[in-house]
Amino acid sequence: MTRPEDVVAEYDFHVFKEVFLNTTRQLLKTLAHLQNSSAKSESMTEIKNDIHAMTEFFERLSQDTNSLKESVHYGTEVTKQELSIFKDELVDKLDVLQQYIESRSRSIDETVSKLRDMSVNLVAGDCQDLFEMGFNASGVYYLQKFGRQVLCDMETDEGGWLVIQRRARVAEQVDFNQSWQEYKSGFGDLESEFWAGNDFLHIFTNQKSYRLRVDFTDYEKGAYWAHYSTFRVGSESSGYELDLGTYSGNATDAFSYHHGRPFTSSDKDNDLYSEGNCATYFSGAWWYDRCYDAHLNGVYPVVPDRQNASFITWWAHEEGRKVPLVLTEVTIKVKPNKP
Ligand SMILES: [Ca+2]
Repeated sequence: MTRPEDVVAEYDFHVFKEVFLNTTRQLLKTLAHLQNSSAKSESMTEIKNDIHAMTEFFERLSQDTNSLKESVHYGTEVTKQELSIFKDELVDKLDVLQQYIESRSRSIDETVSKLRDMSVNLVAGDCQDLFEMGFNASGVYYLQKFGRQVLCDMETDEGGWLVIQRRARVAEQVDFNQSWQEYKSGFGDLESEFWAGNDFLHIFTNQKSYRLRVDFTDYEKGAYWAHYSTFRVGSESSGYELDLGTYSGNATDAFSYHHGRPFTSSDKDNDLYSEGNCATYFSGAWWYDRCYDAHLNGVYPVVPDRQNASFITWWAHEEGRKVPLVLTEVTIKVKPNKP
């Protein structure tokens, strides 16, 4: 005996079965696609579209499940049991599939974002590249191109500055009276005080045309800045010769005195002071002449004193007199010139 409710239930059951079979076919196609796809961003987009389509199928399916539930409720006992078993199996399968799709979807999102980060790292050659890609927070970044971490100043003078040296009052001051080898490879800590390394400076400043900016603070007189239109460091065989462009700023042009000079450390005397080694006399390696007008790798002035010529110094002019600024904060940074 068939009651009107059974006809409705069987009809719903038939429709639902059709929908489920179609959905399953579509699903299998998508899963095969997922498994065969290589991790290329083009196919990633296709997969994402497929997953979107699948999600829509699932939504329709869950609507159908609801109507099925109602049919079960109004059907005969036998129909109820059959439908109920079928429904339970179906729900289990759908759960498994949904979890699978969701996990694939997540891993695809992760892959896409990893690929994006990788391409950013591969093409970024300096902090300006990172800045233009939207990384506008100052801090430590990894430059894949050089296989190293760098400190970027993304705020000063329109951002995009890579910091090559930093001096500051820190818990433990870094010793800048280091050997040729230490200055060659770099030392210190990006979060505290550091020297980026002469080999890096040579390679880095020869990949593009760079300008230089020095920000420094005298312990009594306050903050200054000095800008040089170009900055290039020669190879080790040239003694890391300094090549500086034109000065501008609100300080004095003390650094130009060192233009064209090779580097001198306490264990390698390349200076023009014939009676001795400037790095030994004044502590800290630098592009000494006879010996300096700017000395940014000097001793940190924990107790500042204008008579101590070993302290971090920049010579200024005041009322026709040369006076040493004694610096408690320094950052030296570079940024590419606009092509
Ligand atoms: Ca000498």
